[in-house]
Amino acid sequence: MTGSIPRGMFLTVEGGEGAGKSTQMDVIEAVLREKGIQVLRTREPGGTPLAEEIRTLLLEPREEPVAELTELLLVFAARAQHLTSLIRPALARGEWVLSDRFVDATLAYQGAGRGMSEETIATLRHLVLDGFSPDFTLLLDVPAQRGLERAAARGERDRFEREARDFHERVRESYLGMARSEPHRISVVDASAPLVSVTAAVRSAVAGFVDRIAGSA
Ligand code: T5A
Repeated sequence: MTGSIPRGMFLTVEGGEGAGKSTQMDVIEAVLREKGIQVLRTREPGGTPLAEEIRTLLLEPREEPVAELTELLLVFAARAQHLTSLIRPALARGEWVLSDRFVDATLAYQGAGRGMSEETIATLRHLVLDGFSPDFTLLLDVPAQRGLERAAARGERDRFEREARDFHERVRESYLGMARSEPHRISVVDASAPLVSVTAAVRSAVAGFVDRIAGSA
């Protein structure tokens, strides 16, 4: 890492189902590597053995209806473990961390999707995150139906992918609203475009972030 690049940055990738997050995580890692930055890749829900077990509980389709509050508490339980065991120690060592989803997903899925109150989410967010937030977020925006078709083409659908289309439309609108509120943190890329165009836009957004923070360091 060059001297002017700050240590310990936290980057996240967000978007609806099938937006191409996993695909673009590779691109982001490659851009960072070209700039001399090693990054620790992780994901939510998950990222540690215990948090990955909670991920399985959350994603597996089941006959018993999952109460909205149960789902929200499981999401934050996984995040508490992820933050404590992996994210905060890595950042404290000066490493960069790149996570496939983080708390914006909770606002989009449990907030806008499920309709849970902002106050309830804010209470848990304060308890678990205590003001912690990503330094940069890439939002891959794709119409809900297009993303769901991409995800479905891969096979078995998880519990969230089985939700109705209007659930996923609310998720998308929520993400776009966050991007309008926090334009300095959240960079939106049109992920409905052909892969080559999406990749070029992602490269440009990530390189722009690194150059900006290196310039202001
Ligand atoms: N969740 C998560 C919550 O409810 N609350 C929370 O707080 C958190 C953190 C798991 C679920 O958990 C929920 C949301 C999620 O439903 P996940 O593992 O991130 O989250 O699962 P998904 O969103 O389902 O991620 P996917 O793996 O389905 O999709 P990706 O990673 O966005 O997409 P990717 O890269 O696998 O691509 C999907 C397909 O599309 C193709 C790819 O080749 C692949 O086949 N593709 C394109 N095709 C054409 N053009 C392009 N531009 C393409 N880009 C990719």
